[in-house]
Amino acid sequence: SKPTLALVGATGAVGTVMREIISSRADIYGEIRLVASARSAGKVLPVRGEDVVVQALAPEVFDGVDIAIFDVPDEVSADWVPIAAARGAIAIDKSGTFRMNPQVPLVVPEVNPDDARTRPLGIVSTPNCTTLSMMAAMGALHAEYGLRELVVASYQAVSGAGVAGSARLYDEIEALAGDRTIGQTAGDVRKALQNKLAEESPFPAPVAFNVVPWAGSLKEDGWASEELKLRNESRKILGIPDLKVSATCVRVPVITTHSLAVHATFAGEVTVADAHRILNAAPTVVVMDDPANGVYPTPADVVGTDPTYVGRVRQAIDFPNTLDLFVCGDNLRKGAALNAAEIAELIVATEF
Ligand code: 2RA
Repeated sequence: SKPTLALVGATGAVGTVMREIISSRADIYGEIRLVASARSAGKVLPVRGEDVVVQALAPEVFDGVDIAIFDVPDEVSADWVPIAAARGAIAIDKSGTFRMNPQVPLVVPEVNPDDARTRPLGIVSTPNCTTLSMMAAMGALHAEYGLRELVVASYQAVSGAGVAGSARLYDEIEALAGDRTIGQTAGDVRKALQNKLAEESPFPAPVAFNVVPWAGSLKEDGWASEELKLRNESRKILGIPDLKVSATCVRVPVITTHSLAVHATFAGEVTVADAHRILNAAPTVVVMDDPANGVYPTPADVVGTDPTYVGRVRQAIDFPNTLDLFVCGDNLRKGAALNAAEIAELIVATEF
């Protein structure tokens, strides 16, 4: 019989995209349960064309569940993922809680599908959206060339911070729209927003008319948590424990789709033509790389779609083993919901 699926965190930014994705892909599930916090319980939400009543998170909701996909805050995952696993569900977790646990595989189906098979805790983790935005492309290049170093700058969309992040950018733009003097005097954007918006921002600085060199929480030596995740998760997914990685994560005024400027150094010399060939052969990567004709990926042009887009591929002039490239990926789709759905499909295809 078809497996029973539970979507936990069904009402959030990723949960909403998850319901759409599950509804539009091959219908491999029997029952689908929608689960959220007590606040959202009783809501009726569509999935697969049916209206489903959202259930409050409780141990019993996992009884009879084969696969539970979690997109909830770290502390909620820490409490509830083990409960789902103890009740017999295979838990696919989007939070940061278990990603670096050596007993939990961290899976990108294009890169390390076999890792999903060994789950001593009954848990599979799915990476942070910033890491995921480049993984299909970097996995393909690594398989051919052998990756040695990654230097990355991210341009992260506000929906990475959830529904509140998107709402904030819309509110800021609305508050500032029409003022053609704004953005020309130090602090004027911040002051105008303080006067016009009562609610606290999820971001530490204005994100409209601005870029913010900060994403996540403060870690040791001035690093932001996003930057360390990118380093640690890339190493684990690619299976290169000593990969050299350095990242700077930046929030930009984009609603959805993270972009990354990547400086990737390989074991030997690389060429653009060869990199194009490798990337074109990767089924979920789309190469958009014809700058003479204005062709390169931008968030506005690819948002809402599934592939990982790569453009601006250059052989670094002073580094013969290095490619510079620009990657865009929808942070709510491949960056979150889609990767979790693909892990579930992989497990269903091989084990059910
Ligand atoms: C962000 N990567 O963009 C985070 C979400 N997990 O804020």
